[in-house]
Amino acid sequence: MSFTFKNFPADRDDLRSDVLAGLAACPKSIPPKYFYDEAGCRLFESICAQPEYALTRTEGALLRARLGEIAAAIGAVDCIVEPGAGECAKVRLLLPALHPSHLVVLDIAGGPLSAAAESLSRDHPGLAVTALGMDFIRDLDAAAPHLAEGRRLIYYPGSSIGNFAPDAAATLLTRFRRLAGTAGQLLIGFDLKKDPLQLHAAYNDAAGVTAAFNLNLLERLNRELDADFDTSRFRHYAFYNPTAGRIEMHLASLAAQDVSVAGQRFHFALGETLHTENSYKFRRDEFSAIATNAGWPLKAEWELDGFAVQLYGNAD
Ligand code: AVI
Repeated sequence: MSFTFKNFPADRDDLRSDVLAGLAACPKSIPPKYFYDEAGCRLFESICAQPEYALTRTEGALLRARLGEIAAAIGAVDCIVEPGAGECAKVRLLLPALHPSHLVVLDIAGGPLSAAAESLSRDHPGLAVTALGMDFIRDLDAAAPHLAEGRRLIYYPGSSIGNFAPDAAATLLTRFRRLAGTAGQLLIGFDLKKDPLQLHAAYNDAAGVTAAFNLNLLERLNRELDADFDTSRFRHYAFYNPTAGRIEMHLASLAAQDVSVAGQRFHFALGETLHTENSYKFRRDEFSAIATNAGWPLKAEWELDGFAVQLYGNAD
């Protein structure tokens, strides 16, 4: 078994400067990558198990049902790279069908990633596993020296691409292209546009797990930036914006209040929101237009119950 873990020191200064800039902006916002401290990672896993949040289960069912076909379309692969791998559960499905010699998993939450990747490596003794605790959104190029040569497949499941605005998604896909190289491929999963009430329910689960996930961001700022948010004075507020084609998550202030973060004071008016996440939903052609513009030719696609998986790369 070969397992390597490298942590690119999480920059507390990035959290501090991004949060202070986001709170000073109008409207207020914080990048969604900061949801994922250890508590946030656990809450996200729990969201994926909620009955209303079908996204993860549907993607798993699609991969299981079409794995033979997907593997045949991909062909031979030497190195799989999964940005935002989290629990490394999804890539486990691909391994027996693709037999890569090297797997590189990246995640901003280095601790949980390292534990999950080490356990995966124990289950696949012939596979070289490299785990990189890093903010790949900020500096994907830092991963390049850790990738094995040969045919690379970038795997980006879970509709994580939906958490980027269209311009930022295109930029990330262009960076994936550079990292994969001209012979590289991209296998990407994303949530499709569907009944807005179904989407609304997925981000407003009855058990309140998504609300806890959203509010945990304030608890994280209390813990790590010496902030004094009273979470009982903020409401999880998520809705589908049909014009923008996205779920928006906000934290709405239930009172006029001042909050201190890292020694600076910020005012929230009654009802003012802190915008914490966008989750874009696509039509298949809408998404392939973005990816094609980013240099990825579409090779094949699959769909199940409102979820799509597309394969990009040059035809062999
Ligand atoms: C990680 N990402 C794809 C999830 C999503 O659906 O946008 C994050 C999430 N936010 C609330 N629920 C799930």
